[in-house]
Amino acid sequence: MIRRIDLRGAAVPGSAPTDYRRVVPRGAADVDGTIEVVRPIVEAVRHRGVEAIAEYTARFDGVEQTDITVPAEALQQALADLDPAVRAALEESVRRLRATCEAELEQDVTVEVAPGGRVTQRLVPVQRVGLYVPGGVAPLVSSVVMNVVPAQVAGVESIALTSSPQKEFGGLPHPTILAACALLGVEEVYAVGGAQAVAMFAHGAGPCRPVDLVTGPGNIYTVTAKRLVKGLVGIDSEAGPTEIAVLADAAADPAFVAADLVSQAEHDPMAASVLVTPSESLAADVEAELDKQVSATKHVERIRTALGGEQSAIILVDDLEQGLAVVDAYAAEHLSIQCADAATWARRVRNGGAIFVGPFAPVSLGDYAAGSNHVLPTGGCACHSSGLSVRSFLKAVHVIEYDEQALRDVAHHVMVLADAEDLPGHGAAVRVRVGDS
Ligand code: HSO
Ligand code: ZN
Repeated sequence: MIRRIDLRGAAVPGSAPTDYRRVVPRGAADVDGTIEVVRPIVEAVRHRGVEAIAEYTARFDGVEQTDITVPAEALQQALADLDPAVRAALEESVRRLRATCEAELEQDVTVEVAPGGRVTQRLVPVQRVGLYVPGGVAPLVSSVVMNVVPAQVAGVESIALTSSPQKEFGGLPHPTILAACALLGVEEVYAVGGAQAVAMFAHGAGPCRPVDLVTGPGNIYTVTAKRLVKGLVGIDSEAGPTEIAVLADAAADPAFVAADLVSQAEHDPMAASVLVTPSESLAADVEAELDKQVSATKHVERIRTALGGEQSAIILVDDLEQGLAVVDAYAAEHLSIQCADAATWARRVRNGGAIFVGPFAPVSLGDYAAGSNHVLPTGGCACHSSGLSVRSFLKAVHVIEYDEQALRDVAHHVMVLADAEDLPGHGAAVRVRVGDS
């Protein structure tokens, strides 16, 4: 069901981590191939607003729509109808994530660089954000929490959220998604999905004013639309198919490891599940467990395709040291460490969207209720990017305050550098204030 890659003996002493990138499989999200399909959608929404949205909604979602706004009563009704157990779970998820977000909210920093000369880094929330929540294959209600909570803690003034309209729910998004919005106090909610939703946020359409930043996961069409509007608005990241890498040794429980590989394969036939281990016997036991667990699970087809795909593998390595180099090169969205002394190995990892340490921190805990965020960098972007957090919704602005004497004290250096760059106008803007002092 899952292929093996044998890297034993392949360690090149002193080799750069990137050398392993070529041998580690990765699912390709073909944004370039989708651009020409998505561009006309974005342009149509830009020029014709809600009229174009209604056309795409009819075509892609099979819903005839007269209004893209979800009425306030529908939000409240969804909350009233919400299963109390789901409500309690969402509340706990919110409580934990809010606790980490509040603790992570950084303070402004002021540095007195010279007497009378101060630079402050002021953190300013983005004013208006558009949050996209996938509602198609699975209604990702947890993604409402993961997007909204950090935005609220950052102090974002205006939060709009959108999710695709569902035929079976009268053309509104999935009721659990609406209930989560109501629970979090999000009042501006739209029933628009796909590329047209991203275009609506970027350009504005009908009741939806343009936003400054679009965040949230989505399929290849929304990701492509994000790439097209990037610059006009900020985007969080181009999220690709879900990935899990597990670094494990003989101390790991094969049933735990297999269940984790299955859990993320459940998202998407393109999802990647990768086990990196120096233990032949663990590899064999995990394979046996996968056979057993996959046939007993609900979304068998999707999972089989994901595990059997090029992007998934069991990778055999000489030892955990080489395994660490492999997972660092792979830079998985989720990295799970299930070996003896997991915490020590985890501290040495450089690249991973989120790192799950030991047997009792499964990735699906992080998907729902660990207190961490599940919107994470995929496709190897964990080597340069972070997951969604309170910081994603803040801009750092330098504020510069100098009194006259402080300017006099540094004027000479500014003028010398201006001359060195042959930009005398720059020097003159200082000289006019303090003369040649
Ligand atoms: N594992 C997904 C998030 C998710 N899982 C939502 C379940 N619901 C990407 O990190
Ligand atoms: Zn998940």
